Amino acid sequence: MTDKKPGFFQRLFGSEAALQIPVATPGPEEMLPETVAPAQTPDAIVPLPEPVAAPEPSSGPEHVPLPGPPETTPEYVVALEMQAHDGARALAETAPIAPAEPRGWFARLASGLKRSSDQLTSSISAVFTKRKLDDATLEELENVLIQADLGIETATSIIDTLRRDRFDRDVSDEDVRAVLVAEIEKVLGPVARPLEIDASQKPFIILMIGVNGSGKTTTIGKLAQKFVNEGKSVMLAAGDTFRAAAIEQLQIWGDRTGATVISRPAGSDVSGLAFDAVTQACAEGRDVLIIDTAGRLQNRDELMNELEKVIRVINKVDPGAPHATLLTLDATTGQNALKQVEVFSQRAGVTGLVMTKLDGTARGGILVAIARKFGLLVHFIGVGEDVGDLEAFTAADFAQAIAGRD
Ligand SMILES: Nc1nc2c(ncn2[C@@H]2O[C@H](COP(=O)(O)OP(=O)(O)O)[C@@H](O)[C@H]2O)c(=O)[nH]1
Ligand SMILES: [Mg+2]
Repeated sequence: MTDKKPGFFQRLFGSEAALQIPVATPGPEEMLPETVAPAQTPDAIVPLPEPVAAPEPSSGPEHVPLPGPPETTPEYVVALEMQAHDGARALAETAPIAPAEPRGWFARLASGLKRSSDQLTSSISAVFTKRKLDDATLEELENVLIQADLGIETATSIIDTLRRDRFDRDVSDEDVRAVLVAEIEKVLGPVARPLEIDASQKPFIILMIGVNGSGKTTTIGKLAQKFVNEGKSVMLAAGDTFRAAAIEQLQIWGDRTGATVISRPAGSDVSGLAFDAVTQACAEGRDVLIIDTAGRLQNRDELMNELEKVIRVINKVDPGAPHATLLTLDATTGQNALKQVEVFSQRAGVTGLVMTKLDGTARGGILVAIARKFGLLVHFIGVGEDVGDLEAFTAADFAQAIAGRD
């Protein structure tokens, strides 16, 4: 549990900026189905910053602009489909981030996970109000745990433990929660690992991947701030070249955090941009380069091919890179996240996970199911849109928070 320093927001944006910044609102409901906040209004959008001078065109082999009128290329057909899915969030993406409340991370985590914990604990309480533990109760509890997306294996483990230790005895919901916490911690403990930036890799290259709207760009902004705070020299590459709004969104994060952003006009080839970014970051001796990518559904083969190509190009310039390939998962997507992890891991060699939007769902238990099935490292979780709403993931805190314990 880390305490957030008071006044952080003012230091980041300046006190005047803090006063002028309107309150950010979450994206449209179709992407955050359980979020109830109103959609972004155009009034809340800050003026776009002056574009930074684009670096010289690539000398790399892969830097080829998309041919023909964009609307006719398959990439753009897919991009347009994605935009339709994206809806008004293209606007929301350029919105500023609301100031964080100066409270401790655990409090923010607990309130972020409140929907998940409320759902779990109220269901558990409903099952166990001073009842003897019998088969019927255990079955009811198993259903509750499965509905909370914890996964069948974890649900079964919890049930087995209770059956072994408490069968035919009085149990309270608190007893059950204690078993729940222990089991979740057991599953998450081995995968909860901070993202280590290997200082011998200059730059340490992070590739951010995931489906559309999963929180890649926002997470990059949050990470950039964290690294800048650590005194690192950070470069961001606007690899979501499908949409101008996505490039602008990253640029705004660059302006806020002081990280340099390298970008190309919308429609440019992402591999070419990646090539340039790695080359430039190497030449400038940057500590960290984070490469954004366009969202892609895992069942879009052509887009997964494109991702493989990006990785090949990065690897050509810097063998061993990307040093971290982070998959962002939107917790509100529930079970589909399992499929995303499977396919992205196969195609892109995911090295770690970031789960976002845990504040917008009652289905936070999905992280436990994913950890159990894949054993992939979980580096960070996001519990809000604010720059401070990303924190290194710890199993104990998560388990306590999701079980509704203080
Ligand atoms: N509530 C909440 N919203 C988030 C979180 N992370 C990202 N978002 C929002 O989700 C939306 C999509 O995020 P974005 O970073 O643009 O997704 P991308 O398409 O993967 O780059 C934006 O409105 C973000 O502000 C989070 O942890 N909690
Ligand atoms: Mg993005």
